[in-house]
Parts: sequence; structure tokens; C-alpha cells
Amino acid sequence: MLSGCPTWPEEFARYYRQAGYWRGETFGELLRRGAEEHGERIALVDDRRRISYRELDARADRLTAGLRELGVEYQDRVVVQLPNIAEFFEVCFALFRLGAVPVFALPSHRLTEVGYFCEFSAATAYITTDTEAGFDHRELAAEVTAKVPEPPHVIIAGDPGEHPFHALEDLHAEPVADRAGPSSGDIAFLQLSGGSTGVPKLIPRTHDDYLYSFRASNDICGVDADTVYLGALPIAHNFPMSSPGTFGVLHAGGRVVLARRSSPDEVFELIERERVTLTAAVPPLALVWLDAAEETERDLSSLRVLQIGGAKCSEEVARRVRPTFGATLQQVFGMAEGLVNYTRLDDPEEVVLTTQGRPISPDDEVLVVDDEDRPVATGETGHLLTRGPYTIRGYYRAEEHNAAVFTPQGFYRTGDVVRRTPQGNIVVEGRAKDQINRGGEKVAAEEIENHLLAHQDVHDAAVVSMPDEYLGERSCAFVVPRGHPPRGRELIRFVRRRGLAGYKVPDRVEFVERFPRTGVGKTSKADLRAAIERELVPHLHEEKKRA
Ligand code: OOB
Repeated sequence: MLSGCPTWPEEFARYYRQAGYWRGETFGELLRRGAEEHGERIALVDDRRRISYRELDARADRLTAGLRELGVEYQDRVVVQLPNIAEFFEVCFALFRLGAVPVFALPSHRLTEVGYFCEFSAATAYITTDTEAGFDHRELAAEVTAKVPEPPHVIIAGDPGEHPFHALEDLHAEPVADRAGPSSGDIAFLQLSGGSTGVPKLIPRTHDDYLYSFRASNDICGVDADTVYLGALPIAHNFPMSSPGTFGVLHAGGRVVLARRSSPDEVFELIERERVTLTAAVPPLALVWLDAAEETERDLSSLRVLQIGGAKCSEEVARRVRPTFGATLQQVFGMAEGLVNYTRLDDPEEVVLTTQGRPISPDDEVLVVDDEDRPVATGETGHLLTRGPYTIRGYYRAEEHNAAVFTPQGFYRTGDVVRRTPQGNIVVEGRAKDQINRGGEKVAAEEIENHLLAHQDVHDAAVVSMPDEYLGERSCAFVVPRGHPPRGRELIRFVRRRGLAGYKVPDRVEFVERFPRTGVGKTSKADLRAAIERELVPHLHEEKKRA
């Protein structure tokens, strides 16, 4: 087992195996079986290629051999930052077969994040692309190798250009038979946490636990070999990866279609051409698709299920799905740490429109508790705690943090505030963690506060959410200046230049003389949010009316 990864106590592991959740299968074997059972069927479609199960399997084998020749070994960490292209899966399965551990970065991550992932995980390699959405990832890779004390090998899917990097395509080598792979209890990859702390936390997921989560999701979401899944969200995110996502569909022998962009034009063309049956969106994206679908000439009738998750879906948006797409809405409330809840496809309309569903597994233990960890009555609002066969017992190399967010009994404190209906469905009511959910993209307040504090004219900073009609929430940075206040726009530019994902840059900056304090003298973010409601929101409404 990779060191620094807390795991399940043996009695739990034994039970999860006995109950048939953990079946001893690895990702590598999953694809081999897919090649045997579905051979010439198309597994993947991207904007350049159609790849069969047999071809994906063979290419993964050749890449496994090539990565090994380069010196990537069992349990080495490899930062993977790829857009929605077929190479993502070749790379994943090659690393899985090697037993090397991908660390999944998002395409929007920049020097701060990627540099941190490489350094913190002591990555052997960094696999990225040439250009994506007008951004040159090779330049980023050059900055990363200059910054990280022990720079990783850089591998480029596409053209390495003038840089001394490896081309992914050149790494394909003759496969070597009879090499032992990882075991199903090993860590398969490190997934990124939405986070609420200064630096992002890494989530260790095993072959056993992850395969269970998407195999069971397949049953709930009706995924089989006839499913055509459209990956429109960034595919390294847990939602489109495993709920049931691309891996669930590949497990079932279905077809994964990758959209490079998520605009209605591109997405609707793919739905029509590939006869897509299932896809997933965050609420703001679903809203854009709903508006465009009312106008489109495209035939979207193949779509059977539209999943919405990652942030709370308003009832208003939920109500439009069936009339607009003729598809069933499925609400998905999940987290990269594990627990995923779904409304079921045959649930009464009321449940689908107004709740975030219930857990995948009969052995997902869910507690709703008060501030003292005492269970609240059904229907009462409280903190959601969970443990189960696919929820981690701790983050990678984060002992101190783990002691705070996992109970001694191994329950994960999700930071979500929920209530449960008498039928057992969960309704998300809010959040206790210090995070902004910007239309499904999570921003850890402390991380951004640290960037602001690096500015010489910033004395103190507090980042909170402000309501937004489109994204649900945006970020507002309250700043106490040191002496001469900088301009808001200058501060925003300052944060952006530090090299971080665009969605983390504050949407608004407000200068104040001092922060409201709680009883124990901490900054009261509740009071700051209340000030936004009181002073900013009416003002924004006014601005909108005038526009
Ligand atoms: C998904 O995963 P993460 O790790 O990016 O974020 C998890 C957090 C949850 O703790 C919750 O605060 C929020 O995102 N969230 C929702 C939600 N789905 C996620 N809040 C309200 N309503 C929902 N439907 O976001 C994720 C992972 C797997 C499947 C789906 C989403």
C-alpha cells in the first residue's frame, strides 16, 4: 500500500469483501475483460478518433511498456492533466496496469496547483497536452520543471514543440508479458478534493472501492452495453468519471463520447450524431443547455437521462428537464471522498425535483448530527457524516487534517448541512465548510486568502460566497488594507498572476476597515455573508434592472 494513505480497518475490509462490494478486480483487468467481451465495439469517441475496446486495451499495454522503459514504476505518482481526449484513458489504464498512481489535475489548473501536486506527491512524471482552449500547456510544464526541486519527466499528448519533453505517442513500446500488476486493494489514483484548507488535499482511492462505486452506480442509472455516455464536464472530475461516468460505461461495454467543449452547439451535435443516451452537467451548464434546447433544430430524442449534480439544482431548473429534453432528470449529490447519492430513475416526480437522492450502497452509513455530533431527528437539519465501502478513511499524507475531518470511528465529516426526508432522501440545505461552490467548482476560501495576503498592501482577507443567479454562488473577497488600499481590479490581477485556476480568482473585492468578529474573536464569515445580503444584493439587483 502507498505510504501515507489511511485505510479501512481489517474487519470492515473483510465485511466489504464478504458482502460482494470489493471483488478483487483491478482497472487493468476491467479493460482486459472489456477487450475480450466487447472486442471490436467502439469504446471511445473523441474529436479525432474512434477506438475499439481491443485497440484501447492494446494501446494501454504498449504505453505501460513505454512508461516502464522511461523509469515509471509501481506506486510512483504521476500528475495527469489532460482535457477530454481519448489519450486520457490510454494514460489512465497504462498507469493503472503499472500500479503507478495518477494524480488528477484539472485542465484549468496552473503553476500554483500543478507545481504543488508535483512537489507534494514527489511525482516521477507529469503528463499533459500541447495546447487546450488557447492555453499552451507546454509553457506551463516548462515553468513547473523550473520550479519543482526534483522535476518530473514531462510527457505531452500531442506536439512537444521545441521543448525537451517526451511525446506520448513515441512512448508506445513492445509489451512485456507476465509482469505482475497491482492488487485490487492498492491505491489506484489520487483524486483532488474540493477542499476548505490552504492547500488542496489528495484523495486516495483503491481499485476495489472505486470499481464498486461505479459498478453499483451502473445498476442505479441503468447503464449497460447500449449506453452512449457523453463526457461534457472535465473528465478528471469524480462526477463524470464514476457516477457512473466514463469508467462505469467502459465497465459495462458501452460507448464514451468525449466533448472537448461543453457549449450547446458542440454538445447537441454530438448527442444527435452519436445517439447519446446519458450525460451529466453541473447546474449552470444544465441551464445553458435548457435555454438552447428550446431553440435547437438538432434531434436530441436519444437522450434518456440528464444527470445534474456538483452543486444544488434549483427546483425551477429541475422542472424544465422533462418538458425540454424528454429525458429523466437524475439529481446526483456526491463527493470525490466517496459517498454518492442519486435520485432513482423510477422515483416519484416530487422526489426527483426536490431532493438530492439517497446513497448508492445499503452499507453507506449516513449520520445527520448537531454541533456536538449527536444525531438529530429525521427531518431536522444537521451535519452530514458518512462512512462506507467506497468512502475514504483519510487523505493522502495529511495526518493533522485527517484527525479533524474524520471521527475516531472513521466517519468523514462532509461539511455539508442536510436533512433527511421520512423516505430517506437527502436534501442539501447548506454548508459548514469554508468553501465557495461556484457552479460545481469548489474554491477553498483559505487558499485564496493566502494569495491575497501575499500582496504587500493587504493586511487581512476573508473570502466568502455571494449569491449568483447563474452560478449559484460567486466569491467575494473582503480585504482590510494596510495603509494605502490597492484598487480592487489590481488585487484581482495580482491573484491571477500568481498562476492559479481561473475559477478561483475572486469575482469581487470589497475593502473594509475591520472584520466583524465572533464571540471568540475569529472573523465572522456569517456576518460578512449577511452584509452581502443586506448591502450588496439589493445593489446588484438595481444594477441588473438598470441594465
Ligand atoms: C462532486 O464532488 P466534489 O468533490 O467536487 O464536491 C463535493 C461537494 C459536496 O460535499 C457538496 O458540498 C457539493 O460538492 N455537492 C452538492 C451536490 N453535489 C455535490 N451540493 C448540493 N447538491 C448537489 N447535488 O461535486 C461530485 C462528485 C460525484 C458526483 C457528483 C458530484
